[in-house]
Amino acid sequence: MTTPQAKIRFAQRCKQLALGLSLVGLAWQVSAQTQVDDAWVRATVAGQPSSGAFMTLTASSDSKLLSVQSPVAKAVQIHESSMKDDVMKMQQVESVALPAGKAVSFDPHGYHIMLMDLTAQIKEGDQVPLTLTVEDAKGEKEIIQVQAIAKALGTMDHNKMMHDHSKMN
Ligand SMILES: [Cu+2]
Repeated sequence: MTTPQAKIRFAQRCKQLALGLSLVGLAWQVSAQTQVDDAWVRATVAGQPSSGAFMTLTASSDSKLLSVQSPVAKAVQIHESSMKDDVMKMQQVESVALPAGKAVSFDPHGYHIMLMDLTAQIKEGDQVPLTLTVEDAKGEKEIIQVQAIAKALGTMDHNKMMHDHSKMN
């Protein structure tokens, strides 16, 4: 049994510990903070099964993007596009490294977030909620809520966009 006094002493010790940690340096305080810029989703035409989400992520400490979720898609994968023998290919990756301070862009040319099995059409101007899970080097997870704006850029679907460079904007 802990007496109320013991509890107070414990709380004080916690405070001192927290103070001590904060004095260790700013690095600890700002760990696991990732900035999200220019998040957007490609609007779809009716019946289109998938789309892509794009953005720029800048982590304050070495981190990695682990996963993305969205209510508009039954499955969300992180993909990487690459040229192999002159053919554009994309494959799922487990995570994407976010080196400290470096802006990592998710765009049609490289990494992108693929929204699969869409639950409804994504119309231009829609706000598409995305939930990003980022993990820092210490294994601390950060959950980031993003509202990505749907833009209708061109009429080609995600697959064509991925496989035909000449039509990319
Ligand atoms: Cu893809």
